[in-house]
Amino acid sequence: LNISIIGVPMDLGQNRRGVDMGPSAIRYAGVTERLESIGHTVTDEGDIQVSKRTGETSEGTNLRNLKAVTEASTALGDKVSSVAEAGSFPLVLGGDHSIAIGTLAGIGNRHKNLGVIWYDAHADMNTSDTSPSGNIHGMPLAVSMGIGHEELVNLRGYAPKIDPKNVVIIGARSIDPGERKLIKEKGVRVYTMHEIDKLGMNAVMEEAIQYLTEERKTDAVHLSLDLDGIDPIYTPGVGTPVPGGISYRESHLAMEMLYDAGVITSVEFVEVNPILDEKSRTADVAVALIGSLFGEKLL
Ligand code: DIR
Ligand code: MN
Ligand code: MN
Ligand code: MN
Repeated sequence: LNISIIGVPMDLGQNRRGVDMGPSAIRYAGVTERLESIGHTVTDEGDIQVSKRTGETSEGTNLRNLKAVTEASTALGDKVSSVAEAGSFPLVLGGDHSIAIGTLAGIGNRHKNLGVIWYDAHADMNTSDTSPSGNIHGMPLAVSMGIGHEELVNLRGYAPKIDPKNVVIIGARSIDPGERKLIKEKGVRVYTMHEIDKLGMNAVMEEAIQYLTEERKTDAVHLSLDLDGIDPIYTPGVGTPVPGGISYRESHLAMEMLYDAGVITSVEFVEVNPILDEKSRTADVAVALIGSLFGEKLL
């Protein structure tokens, strides 16, 4: 594959310092070399510009840094779209999860029936009304479904970016009341830790892939992977760790199954925070999982 790496040093979607250094940490952990060793051709497109934090809550909303997030997301969407237009595979590195608003805005109108796999401890389906935090990184999935602040929802001039029924959440274990309601209302498919424990990751991924390809007949699938989906014993460098997560082995298996199914057409890895990390364990896990996702095999 021709893979284009796009860094997004974004920390405005949440409150903790350091997640803006995520792209740099993943680069230092050797993402380009890893992909090249598998045989891919990699172009590093550098970073999207993100303005400095002001913490402003704008007119009539509790959303923090809305204007700056909107600007960076628009630039990211344009970049992702042009990279894909040129025939390259977009690999976006965050940054907090609010960047998914931009990534999905870049690809949502490039496919007839886009699917999404959301690998995360959280559902990221809050709105300004339901958010307990005002943090935009807890909202990108709802926004992409057309639910939320209109400036974000209408990014790049169209909405919604995805059909809620084409979304599969994997690894959820922290869901807010408003999110629970929306998940049921919109028919989002969710594999919580309960299903992963009970069925095993192999069955969960088989079902998820079959659902998106056979039942929903999607023609492209975006993987949005929040490193907090994995258990914090493996990925401590995240802003909102939740115990009881997906294991390192299960995550590798999930990535390998996605590679073997050949369904993924764009990817983002988000929420790596080097300040909260132990050495660079979380960035190292990100790169190892990227290896499996892009076809690395032991033999
Ligand atoms: C929480 C945390 N549901 C919120 N969300 C996080 O602030 O909306 N998402 N951490 O990744
Ligand atoms: Mn998330
Ligand atoms: Mn999360
Ligand atoms: Mn998060």
